[in-house]
Amino acid sequence: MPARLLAIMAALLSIMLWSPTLAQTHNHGAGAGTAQADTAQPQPAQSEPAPAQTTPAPDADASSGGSSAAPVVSYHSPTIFTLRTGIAGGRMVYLGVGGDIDGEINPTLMVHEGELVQINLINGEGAEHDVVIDQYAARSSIVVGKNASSTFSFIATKVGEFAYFCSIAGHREAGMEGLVHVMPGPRSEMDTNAADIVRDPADLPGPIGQRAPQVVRVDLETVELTGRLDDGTTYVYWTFNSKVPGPFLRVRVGDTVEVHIKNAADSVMPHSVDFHAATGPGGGADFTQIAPGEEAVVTFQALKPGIFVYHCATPSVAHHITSGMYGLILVEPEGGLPQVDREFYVMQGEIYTVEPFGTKGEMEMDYDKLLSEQPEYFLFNGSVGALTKTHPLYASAGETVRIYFGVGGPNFTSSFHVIGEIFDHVYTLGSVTSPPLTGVQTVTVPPGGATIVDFKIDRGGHYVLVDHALSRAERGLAGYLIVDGPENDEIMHSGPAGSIPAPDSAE
Ligand SMILES: [Cu+2]
Repeated sequence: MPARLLAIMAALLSIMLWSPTLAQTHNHGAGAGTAQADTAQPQPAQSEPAPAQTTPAPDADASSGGSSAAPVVSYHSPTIFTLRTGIAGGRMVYLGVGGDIDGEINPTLMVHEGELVQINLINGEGAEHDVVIDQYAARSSIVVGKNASSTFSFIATKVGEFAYFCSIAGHREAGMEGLVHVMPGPRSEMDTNAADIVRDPADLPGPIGQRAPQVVRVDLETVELTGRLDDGTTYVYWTFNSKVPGPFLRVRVGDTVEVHIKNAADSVMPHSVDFHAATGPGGGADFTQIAPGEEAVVTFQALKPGIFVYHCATPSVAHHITSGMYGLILVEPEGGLPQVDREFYVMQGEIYTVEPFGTKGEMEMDYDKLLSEQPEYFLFNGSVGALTKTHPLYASAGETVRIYFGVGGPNFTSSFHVIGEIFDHVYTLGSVTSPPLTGVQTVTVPPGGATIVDFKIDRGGHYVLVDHALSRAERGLAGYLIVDGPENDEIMHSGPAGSIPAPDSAE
């Protein structure tokens, strides 16, 4: 129990104290009479947002040197380890807290060359301790009193193995010693095994349009797999068909939908599916609770047109949804929706990890944070950079674009907005039987809800998909709509009215 609490405290501390300056130390005294209690430094400067970050430029990720003292929140954040002092096997030791090192005695801290490494030290039993790495001239302050903590950081510029140890007389000899292992090369090059779970936003079937109702077979497979959450960061996703979101399903009103759902044999969990497009017990979930290796079939009538969420509905449902088990099904009205040039499929979700946002390595799901609705990540299509680095949306000036946008959640309502555009039509709350709203800036989309937005792109340039609750952009939530075409024209150009620079002129 205390270990859990400490882990949470450490996570909070690491967020509060995060400031990527070379080899610096912060302290939080936790016990009475702690010598360093007064050195605790609340850092108001850190709460100032960096405006440029809310609309990241395509290549903004190249900058993370950490030499600047400006505490800019970056997608490339420190590699964080937490060590708690304790006794094991009659020896004084450091115990790993959270992540790969959780519960390990004197864990080896694996980092990559050039990374900013942050080490949190928590006093687990009350004696005086510190952590020192001689070769990096890096050290924590001495933590005095049980639960006192200290944080320090350094940049791993030297490759090799370096001892960390407690410099209090006799403690190193008593067992308080471990290794920092600095591997050559950046982490992203070495972490290529993790699956790409991102659903390409252009991956959706074309319009149905005019046809009579029919029986439509849908095949879903529930797959659990380790996927890329961010550069150098992985997470165990639970998916429909190995991607987040699950496949975009497209039927027409009056169709009979025959759903074949199979749970992969190597799954750990049972899974199921609940279609918001269906009428009946659990939206189908009552008939589809399947153990690993099992299959089920459920059939429903698509009675109402609209854009609907589907998701896994196996308890704890929030856990299954946050892990990636959601998708959209479009039930077209008779004759289909108005034609557009391009359609896209985007869904928003949150992920709750023990480790703070930006930590490298394999993330652990945090059930307490899930229940208290404190996500570390906000994501479009399942991972950080999904729609900026790996799968941006592409279009050309003059085209009409439609985005089917849903929120898997499980908990947060989205204020969906495209920076630099205005939605010409919004099918509010996913209703296609009411006339669409026109000329809308931002659309509110609840968890388990969806919308359809259409707009004509009048002008080339980079547009940015966001949830206008923009703090979430700092936790991974952004997408690009890249439009080729002239970027300077009468609609918008730099300089005074009447001066239109030559097309595509360099700034
Ligand atoms: Cu599930």
